[in-house]
Amino acid sequence: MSEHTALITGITGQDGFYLSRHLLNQGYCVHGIRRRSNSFPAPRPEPVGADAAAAAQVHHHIGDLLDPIGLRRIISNVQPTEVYNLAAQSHVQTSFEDPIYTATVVAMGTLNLLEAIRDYRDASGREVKFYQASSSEMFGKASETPQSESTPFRPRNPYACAKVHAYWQTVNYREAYGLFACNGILYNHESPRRGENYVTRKITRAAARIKLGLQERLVLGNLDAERDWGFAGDYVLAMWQMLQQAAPDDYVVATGRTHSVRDLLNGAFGLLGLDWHDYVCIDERLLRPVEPTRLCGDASRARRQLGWQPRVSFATLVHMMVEADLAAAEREQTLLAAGYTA
Ligand code: NAP
Ligand code: F7E
Repeated sequence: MSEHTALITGITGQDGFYLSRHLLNQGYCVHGIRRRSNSFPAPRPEPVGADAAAAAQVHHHIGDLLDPIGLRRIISNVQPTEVYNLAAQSHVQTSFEDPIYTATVVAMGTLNLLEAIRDYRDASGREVKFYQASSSEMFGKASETPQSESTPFRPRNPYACAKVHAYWQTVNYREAYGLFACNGILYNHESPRRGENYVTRKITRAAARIKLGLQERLVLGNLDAERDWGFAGDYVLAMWQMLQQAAPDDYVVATGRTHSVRDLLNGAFGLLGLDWHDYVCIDERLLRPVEPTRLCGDASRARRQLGWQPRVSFATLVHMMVEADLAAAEREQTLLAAGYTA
């Protein structure tokens, strides 16, 4: 039996996928919490091929951050040595429409989990290390660029406000209760497993489907928005590395380079020999009431203390996502030709 047991909330999300794969490779026994769904198959795509073999090794538990009793039961059954809190209503635009739900899951859900861990640790005498998925969105209307661990938070949307709450709860559990608790302040990170309603995946998926005649147009919001985009597979390494240090701390994880939504469009459509101007239109309903100022991270501390650095460039990331979405579009085309409809 492995001496390392990890419990991941948000296991069905993008980062849950890459983190569980990394921990399995490190010899961990990996457990994940997933929400119950009436839909079958589950709304999230299931891993295939080698990824499916890895996913089959994860022990799944039905649970919800909003159910503190269920969380306690899972923690005392699993007896984790490390807990990674990745679960969240993580879509910023949605948080403007659903601020109370977002705050309840992101802020109170994190507190439910921290309380369950504290009680388990105190009752069992076993140490549990905790990782909180904090976000660059907490910097919001940032007073400086690039942002580092010492940049003040000035959140600009309900999601970011809730993440600031969860951030400080994590710091407080470290300082008041002596929990080994770390915040990873991660900038945008993407992959072929990114949700389809985030701008990178929305663009790469649309470019591939347009190329194959499965879609005619792509409707977007703010094309001038800039982000510091990295690869999720790189960023989950930093999460794990934080929990392997001698002492807990908070770390910015970023590439230090920004690109605009236009750059993304040029990259993705360009790879397929298409001119995005022929397909993209703007819908003002996709513009956000406010945007953060230029979010660009200074990951010097992570580089110095963790030895972490991003490996995948923006161009390679876009290439990887376009390639995966083209393969998915080809599968979709084959199914359509065989008479299957979505
Ligand atoms: P994601 O793909 O949206 O995954 C979120 C996960 O949380 C999903 O598994 C979702 O389950 C689960 N979840 C939502 N509400 C829940 C609840 N009430 N109880 C239990 N599980 C719940 O997000 P991600 O991109 O992997 O990001 C992971 C974490 O990092 C999130 O906390 C996000 O806010 C944070 N973060 C992400 C980025 C980024 O660029 N990706 C940057 C900074 C911080 P379902 O499958 O059932 O929906
Ligand atoms: O938007 C603009 C939009 O939704 C990026 C989450 O993982 O990273 C993510 O949040 C930019 C914004 O990501 C569309 O206005 C234009 O400026 O892909 P996004 P996000 O809001 O940066 C942070 C770090 C997190 O923590 C979050 O959990 O793209 N944009 N047109 C659009 N965005 C979307 N979604 N859809 C559009 O049509």
